[in-house]
Amino acid sequence: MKTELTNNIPWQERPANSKEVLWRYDQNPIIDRYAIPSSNSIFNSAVVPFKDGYAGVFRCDNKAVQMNIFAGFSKNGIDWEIEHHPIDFSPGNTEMIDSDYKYDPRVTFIEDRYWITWCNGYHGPTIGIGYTFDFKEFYQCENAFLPFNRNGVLFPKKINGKYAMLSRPSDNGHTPFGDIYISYSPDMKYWGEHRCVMKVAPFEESAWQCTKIGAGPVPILTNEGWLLFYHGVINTCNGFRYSIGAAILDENEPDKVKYRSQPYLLAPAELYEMTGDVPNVIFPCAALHSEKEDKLALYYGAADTVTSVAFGHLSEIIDFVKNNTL
Ligand code: BMA
Repeated sequence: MKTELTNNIPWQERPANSKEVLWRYDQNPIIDRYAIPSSNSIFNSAVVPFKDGYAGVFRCDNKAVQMNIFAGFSKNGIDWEIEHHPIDFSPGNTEMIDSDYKYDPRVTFIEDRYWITWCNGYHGPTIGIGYTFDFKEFYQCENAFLPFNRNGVLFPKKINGKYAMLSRPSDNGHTPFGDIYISYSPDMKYWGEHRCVMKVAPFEESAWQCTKIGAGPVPILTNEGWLLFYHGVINTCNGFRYSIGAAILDENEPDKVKYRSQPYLLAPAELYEMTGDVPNVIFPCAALHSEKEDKLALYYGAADTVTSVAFGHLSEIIDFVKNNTL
């Protein structure tokens, strides 16, 4: 084990010389690009508490650069054993539907099972949904939306009696636009009541999030509302640059944004974030938190190549977003 764990949340104190609201684990990256025999890169992956440790769903692109998702397990949230074969789904609430590729998974426990959403290749990217009880057997459900869509992120409980999901309608390429929407479903099969949650920021006000934004980890319910980390993108003369911001959404009407960070909370700055298959990308897909201990561990893909983690105090993050709102 590389780090001291407190009550099972991976944790490292803020370095003495840092004033940042999120700080990086000093042993980053925690998952190497070649961590399983077939992989070219392992990034943009999701973890959840499971049994006496953690389980996860990992995006492992192989050496043919095919995108797929793999189950993994960890005792401490830092050292991961990832299966060598991709997840094999059985039919869930429908017959098996095509999936040309799978990437950028998110996982959340609702009621009695772990729900997984991902970007599913069905005549272009859209949002795939599946579930598992044990991270051994997996079931695939209907796609949530028509193509093209990405960054489908479920809320961890029903809101006003319905499942709720954030998503980012897009195109079939390296989308040059993107705003965050919310949709509701009574049954995880039929989705509707689509509402806009938040749009890109004006370039003059907050340029790091002026090209596109997309939901990151499953939102966390706090006293102020839903804490949502998201990625924000600026198109530079060297291509897209992905950073991490946070917003607070109303608890019962989550299409209402109460606060939203004008400055980013974390941006590509370390070598493993600025170099790799896609330089200058940090992309969060999961967070572990302990409200009691006021701790959060944020998992993010770095440069579309490796997986890293950053830490923060929940209360400081909320104060930061409230005090630096757009
Ligand atoms: C997005 C997705 C992400 C990726 C990002 C940067 O469109 O493909 O998986 O991290 O681009 O390349």
